[in-house]
Amino acid sequence: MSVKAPKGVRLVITLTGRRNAGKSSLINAICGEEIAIVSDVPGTTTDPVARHHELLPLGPVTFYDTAGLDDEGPLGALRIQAARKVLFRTDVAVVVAGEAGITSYEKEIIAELRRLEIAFIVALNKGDLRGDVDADTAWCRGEGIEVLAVSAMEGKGVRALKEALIAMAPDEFRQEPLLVRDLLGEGAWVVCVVPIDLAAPKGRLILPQVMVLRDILDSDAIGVVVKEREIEETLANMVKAPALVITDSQAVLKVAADVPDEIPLTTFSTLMARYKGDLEALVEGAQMLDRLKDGDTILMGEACSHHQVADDIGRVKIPRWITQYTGLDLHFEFYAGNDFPEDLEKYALAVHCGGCMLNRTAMLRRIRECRRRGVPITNYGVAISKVQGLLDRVIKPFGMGEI
Ligand SMILES: Nc1nc2c(ncn2[C@@H]2O[C@H](COP(=O)(O)OP(=O)(O)OP(=O)(O)O)[C@@H](O)[C@H]2O)c(=O)[nH]1
Ligand code: SF4
Ligand SMILES: [Mg+2]
Repeated sequence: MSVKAPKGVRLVITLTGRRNAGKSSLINAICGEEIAIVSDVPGTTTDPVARHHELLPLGPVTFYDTAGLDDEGPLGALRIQAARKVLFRTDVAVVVAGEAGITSYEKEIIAELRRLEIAFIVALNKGDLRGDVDADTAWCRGEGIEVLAVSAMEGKGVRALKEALIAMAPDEFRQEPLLVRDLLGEGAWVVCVVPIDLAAPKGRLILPQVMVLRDILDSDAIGVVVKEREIEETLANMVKAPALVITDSQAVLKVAADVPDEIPLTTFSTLMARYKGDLEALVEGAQMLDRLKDGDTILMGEACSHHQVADDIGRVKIPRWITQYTGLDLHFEFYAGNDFPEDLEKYALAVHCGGCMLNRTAMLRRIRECRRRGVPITNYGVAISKVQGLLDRVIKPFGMGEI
């Protein structure tokens, strides 16, 4: 497996720990240059500071050097809040312990990282001052935590720390995402259903359709493209059953009725949800639609402020379908842009757009941030299948069932 990250993706590594533990010094040691300000005055780093670096062979990373989480006073509280915000977006964390080693304070950080499901390593810094780190090392091992003794001052253990960080990078940094090929054997037949209605762009197919067709060809499978009207006739004339039928979500109700149950069926948006994000998490999030209560607020999130149309899918159609499906009095709030609202926790559910303008890592970060902040998240495509009663069927080809 290659350890080279896909282009345009930066691994976010956050160093966290007590003031003066040596977080800034450790970043300097890793980057091999004096960039972060180091001092023996506790609280030197006041805001999370981003440092870009090329961590070979993985590629570009961003280090966040957070303020010590034990900052005191009202300003300190704000810094802690800022540091937490960084954690929501963190891929990999380093808990830096200084002279005092692992105390109840470091254990609290560790508990927080575990709660947020952030991969982390403990760096026992200032090895040159501390001498024996056996007890702390044993404690970490007992807890199943990866641990390294380092000295930012002497550069000891820094190379091992770099290697550990690369090894801990989430899978999406090392693997090309799967679109459809894993569902198809060589020579398999696939039927793609593409409605040509007023919503279809003139003279071309849309990107997910083009990507799926290309992936079918790359897997040496045989793709047949039809409109929804022709699906019945196509199936009746095929000498062998297709390995998969893929339809546009807008036509899924009709197509599901025409395609016998034993033929696997999914939608382009389900394939894209897996390619772009975490299908399992989005399906789990969609289950919240069955647990909503009167008065709940739902966040409709869009990654960019594209031009709104009259019967907009995110602004109008999905809220209407969710209201009909649940029969509840729900509030919908809309946002477009990069950051989630500060008060994300107030939402019972987030329903995100397909994220065509986002790369996979950005989409996965959004999904993780919601989950870390205790807000179930699903996306437009998965939510539509859910309210149409077809979610089970369209996720079955991926070996999944509704939870
Ligand atoms: N002896 C020794 N001193 C170190 C080591 N790492 C850092 N220091 C010293 O510890 C002090 C604090 O280091 P920083 O890197 O500023 O610590 P920090 O965790 O970034 O501190 P804040 O920004 O205040 O939260 C400095 O005087 C460093 O020179 C080490 O491995 N050995
Ligand atoms: S689906 Fe694409 S165009 Fe639509 S809001 Fe999301 S990122 Fe923007
Ligand atoms: Mg610092």
